[in-house]
Amino acid sequence: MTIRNLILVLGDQLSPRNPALLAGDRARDRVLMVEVAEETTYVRHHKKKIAFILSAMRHFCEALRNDGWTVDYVRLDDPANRGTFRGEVERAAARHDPERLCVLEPGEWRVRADMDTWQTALGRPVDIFEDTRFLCSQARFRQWAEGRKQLRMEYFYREMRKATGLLMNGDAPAGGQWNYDAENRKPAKADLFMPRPRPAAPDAITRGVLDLVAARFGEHFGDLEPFWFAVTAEGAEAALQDFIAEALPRFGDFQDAMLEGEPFLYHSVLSLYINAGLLDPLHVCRQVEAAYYSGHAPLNAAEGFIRQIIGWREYVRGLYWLKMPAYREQNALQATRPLPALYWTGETDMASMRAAIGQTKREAYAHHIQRLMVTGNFALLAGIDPHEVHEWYLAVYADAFEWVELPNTLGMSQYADGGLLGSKPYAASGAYINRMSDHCGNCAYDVNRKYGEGACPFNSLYWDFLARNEARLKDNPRMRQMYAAWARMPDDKQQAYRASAAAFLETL
Ligand code: FAD
Ligand code: DLZ
Repeated sequence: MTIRNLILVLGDQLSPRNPALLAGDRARDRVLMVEVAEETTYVRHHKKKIAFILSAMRHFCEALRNDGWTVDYVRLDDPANRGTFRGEVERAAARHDPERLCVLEPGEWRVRADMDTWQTALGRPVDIFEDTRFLCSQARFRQWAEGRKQLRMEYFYREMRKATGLLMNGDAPAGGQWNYDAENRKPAKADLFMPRPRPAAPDAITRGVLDLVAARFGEHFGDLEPFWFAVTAEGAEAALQDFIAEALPRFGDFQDAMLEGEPFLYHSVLSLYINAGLLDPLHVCRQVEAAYYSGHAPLNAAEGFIRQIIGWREYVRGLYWLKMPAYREQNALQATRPLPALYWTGETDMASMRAAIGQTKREAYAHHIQRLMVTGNFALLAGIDPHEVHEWYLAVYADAFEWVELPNTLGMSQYADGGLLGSKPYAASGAYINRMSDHCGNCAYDVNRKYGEGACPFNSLYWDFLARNEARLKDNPRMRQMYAAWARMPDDKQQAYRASAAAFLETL
């Protein structure tokens, strides 16, 4: 029988609501899934990330087969595997001779650019479906952005609240305010009860993938085991329900906190599941909203959480597709220092950096404030090349795909887009880390020393960053206070900060 559609499903499109599948016909169509070397190595992903994607793909294939689909699944170690999406699509087209290829739009610009050439290469129609897992289409975001001088997330978020009806009383936000962020900046105390994501035990499929990853990607960054991520939609749903029951009520209060030995605090650890397609973002938000209306979670927690998903997550994706490919090349602060080796080894006397990088190595996870205010802040202050920083973040986190990672890294964290995403750089001295964490008590450096021997490097690097970028940043209204403080500082003190920063940077 002739095959009508060959439906390609990529490793981050593992959703039964994938519109290319919804439009398909189990009797006449074939699903194609391919494990390809290029996707595992275009950046050298963390071992846990590769294992998560490959195991989730194999489980999704099994779920599709149980649901009546015929799936052509190409494994990484298949000797005929050409190692790229394009090569495998060409090979599959020759095998099945379908009338057309159907695929969901991909999450990365480089894949989209390639995909746009497939129709000619295959000599048959290629239908690229809109990714309806997102609440805001690329076209709708473009419309929202058109003619605006500033593309601030907060206004976009309000539109998304109205569009979804989440936490809305008619036209008004629940509780009377759109945003309860001011309540979400409490430092955590080490004696609080800390929920932990419940580990999912690897089954035979995952064990097979772990063996493959150990054998083939042994040189990649990160610990492969213990491997505890869920790899199915059911497992991801269980992780969501656990998060809501155990952690959501305190998610808001301690959203910005950091504690030694507590990699997750009250964060959900759901981004990898949502990004891979195992959890639907609107479903996640509706469950969180229900937890608020039932009285289980306070409004600052539910609103804060929902804002991350329908606000930040949708907004960065819109910005990515609006601005790529030029966005990736930006370097507004002209930072050129190579990424120091400590980002790969975690070997440093700075306790906050050691904690964030150490858990990244173990878990392929760090929460937002660690990414933004520790590893990101350090790279910003030290003037590290934002493209090297970007490649690091893309490689080391299980949830990292360029559509979400790049705007967060290049824009929010490194200010390399010159303020398109954020109104000022997220630059902070040791005082911030001391306020929001207990790291400074465990540190070889003294956070109260401003410069010189034993002083916290974040302190001198902070003022050095301001001085270095004065011409670019001093007219930013949100930086005026800091530049006024710098201007008031006696010359010898300014010199001491700068000398201390230079001496530290020499050691990297
Ligand atoms: P929670 O704190 O529990 O938040 C709930 C959900 O909100 C997350 O699961 C995620 O889906 C969403 N979310 C929260 N913040 C953001 C944000 N800024 N942008 C988009 N979605 C958000 N997120 C990724 O999914 N992939 C990345 O590659 C990624 N890279 C980042 C790089 C840098 C430099 C920074 C500062 C942030 C990055 N983020 C990225 C955003 C955020 O840090 C992660 O989404 C979050 O830490 C994931 O952990 P969680 O699921 O426990 O999130
Ligand atoms: C991240 C990843 C990895 C490691 N491996 C595969 C793979 O073998 N096959 C696949 O279809 N997808 C993989 N992915 C996810 C892709 O990198 C992702 O689909 C593209 O970057 C587009 O977002």
